[in-house]
Amino acid sequence: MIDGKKVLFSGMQATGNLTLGNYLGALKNWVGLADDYECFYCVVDEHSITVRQDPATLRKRSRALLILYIAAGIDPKKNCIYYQSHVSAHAELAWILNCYTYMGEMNRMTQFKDKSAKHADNINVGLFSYPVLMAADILLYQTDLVPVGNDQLQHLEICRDIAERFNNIYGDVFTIPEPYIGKVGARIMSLQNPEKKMSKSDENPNASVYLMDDRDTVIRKFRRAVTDSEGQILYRDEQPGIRNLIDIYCACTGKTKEAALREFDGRGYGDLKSAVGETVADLLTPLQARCAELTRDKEYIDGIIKDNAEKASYFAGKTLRKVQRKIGFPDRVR
Ligand code: ATP
Ligand code: LTN
Repeated sequence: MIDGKKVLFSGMQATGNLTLGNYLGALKNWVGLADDYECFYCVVDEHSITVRQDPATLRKRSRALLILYIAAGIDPKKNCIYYQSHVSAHAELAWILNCYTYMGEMNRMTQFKDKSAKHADNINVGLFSYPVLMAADILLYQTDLVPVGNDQLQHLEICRDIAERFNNIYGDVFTIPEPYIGKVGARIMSLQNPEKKMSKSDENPNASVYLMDDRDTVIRKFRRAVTDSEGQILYRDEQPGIRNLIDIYCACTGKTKEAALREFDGRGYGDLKSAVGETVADLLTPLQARCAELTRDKEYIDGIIKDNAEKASYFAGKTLRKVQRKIGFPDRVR
């Protein structure tokens, strides 16, 4: 609890260009949560280096992601938006928690298996202990709630296990976090293979709509979206491509599935694809303009980066010092 409010923490990596899936499935749902919770939204740049990064690109993308959080409507005065690498407590607690985590637990993590298969030439120890750093992120703020997608639930579960193990030895040090199940964010599927989720690391550029795609590109990608030969606009498992288009349309407009189906009743796939393309382009155009505007305001963004890193460091430092004391590290001499 901070000032009587429950604490909510989430983070995103600045690797690759963010997609419509990241926006509709995560970012958009974070807006407004600060009315009810004390929110920390981190750009997890330390997680990014588990896969080799070009330094200039990482720096640029990390800033772009932080700006995107703000452009999406997350108010940086009410939410703590910051870079993980600016708060050294993350790396320090991660080291400590490494010593309370078993190899066997990490070996079970499916993301590690997937990512090490994908990056067979660089299976580094950081990639293996990625979930421990994620646990440190969460536990440092005595987080109550973590909004995450299904793919991250296994990591949240291990975070809880580590926290409980630590508490069993040293008393109540960490709050045990729960997944935040809010309005369910849409799961957006690839436009080229609707059985697979839309992902920023997809090799086919037509599979994903990137948040920075221009209007024509967005409309073209939807026009080329893979559907089926049924010829009827229905929402069912046999038509995953059409279902995905309806899901995207509803997530962007706030309309219900039933209303969308009524609207497109008797119309052709071409109509649906154009309408969804236009709707997404209408959503992205102002978001891109706001990003451009904020990017130009260097002083304002720098101010936010500095103030929020200080705020995060304050709360993180309190937890870290408590942990250090509990495990027997010598007191500082003042
Ligand atoms: P990668 O391709 O590098 O695995 P990704 O695009 O799958 O990345 P993540 O960085 O793993 O994205 O996820 C960031 C956030 O966006 C998570 O909360 C995740 O649940 C959400 N997210 C990612 N893709 C989608 C999607 N297609 N639909 C809904 N939510 C998504
Ligand atoms: N692993 C997450 C990003 C992430 C995160 C976190 C999410 C890092 N630390 C703490 C929630 C809480 C991902 O790849 N989506």
